[in-house]
Amino acid sequence: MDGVSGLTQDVVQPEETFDYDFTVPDAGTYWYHAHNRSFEQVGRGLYGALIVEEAEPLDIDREEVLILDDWLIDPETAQIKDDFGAPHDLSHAGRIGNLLTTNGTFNLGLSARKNERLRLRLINAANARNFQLGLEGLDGWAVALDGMPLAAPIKVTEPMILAPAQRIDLIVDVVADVGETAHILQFGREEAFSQVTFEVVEWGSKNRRDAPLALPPNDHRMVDLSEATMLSLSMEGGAMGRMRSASLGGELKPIGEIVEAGYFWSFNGKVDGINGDPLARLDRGQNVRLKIVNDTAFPHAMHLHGIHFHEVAENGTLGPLRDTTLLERGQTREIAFVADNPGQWLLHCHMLSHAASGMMTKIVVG
Ligand SMILES: [Cu+2]
Repeated sequence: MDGVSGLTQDVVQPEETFDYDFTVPDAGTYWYHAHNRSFEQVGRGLYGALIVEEAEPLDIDREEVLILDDWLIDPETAQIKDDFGAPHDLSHAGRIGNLLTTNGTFNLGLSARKNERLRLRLINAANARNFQLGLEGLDGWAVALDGMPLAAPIKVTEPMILAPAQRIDLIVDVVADVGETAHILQFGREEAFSQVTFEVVEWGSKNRRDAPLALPPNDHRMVDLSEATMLSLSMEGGAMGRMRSASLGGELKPIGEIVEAGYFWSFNGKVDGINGDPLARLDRGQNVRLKIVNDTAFPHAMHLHGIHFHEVAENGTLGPLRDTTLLERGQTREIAFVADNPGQWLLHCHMLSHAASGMMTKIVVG
């Protein structure tokens, strides 16, 4: 039920239907989207939020699901530019839009009450943009990343980077006064813009609540690094990259032929994507440590289907559970996980133009 056409199911043809039928073991903020020609279908808005609630309600006044996106609009026609798959997007930073929206609206306006406590579920549905977010007039704590609860809430003091496909759950208290506006800010190159506006229209409660508690943890088996199988993934290619050749269909080909075939990036020297050999075949329950090397001039948001992983810090400590990790240009990151979910799981860049042009592989679990 993972919805990956060409791997776990056929595409759903026009006028056809397909029933997705699955249980949801983990509470959290998820989303769903087309996985066929994603760079165009997601770019045109074929996605939605999938929210799994906790068994017990939280101590909040209300929640808002906020889906962030950017759209590439032709300024002459005000229509979505239809140059999906443009070689420049494929080979550079991906398709970056020029109209930033929340739930499809530019500068979404909501109302709020002073001292009100909100849960905000932020989802980045953009093709390639890394949102860089801040709070103004809101006191906030991160309580979950990519759907998975943090062990303890983390006070928001610095800009939060939300890469494509990533989610962050915030608990925020409205601290702006009645008559003022609070904001979720998006930091541009030089200045900050309001991404979402909260107009404080009246008092909620007279007093603020105590700091929030952690969300109840989801069931999760802890990875054992001492038992872990080491895997590695080298990401190459793109503009200003060093890729001179790559393997396509089992044959090593010079860069000219690779580009001719529509590929600009390689994983471990291959561009075969889901049709090629898997990165690894794992036994169910196997502990894995995967080193990802971003040997390119662009950031990439690496997303693993089916399994949450930890980012491993250089000193070997495990970071919070995630399903998408952002690698800046030239960065190396280790992730670790227990392969406890059987299936064929894509591992790909969630900058969708990159996934379409070589940045895709799969992991097969027992
Ligand atoms: Cu990428």
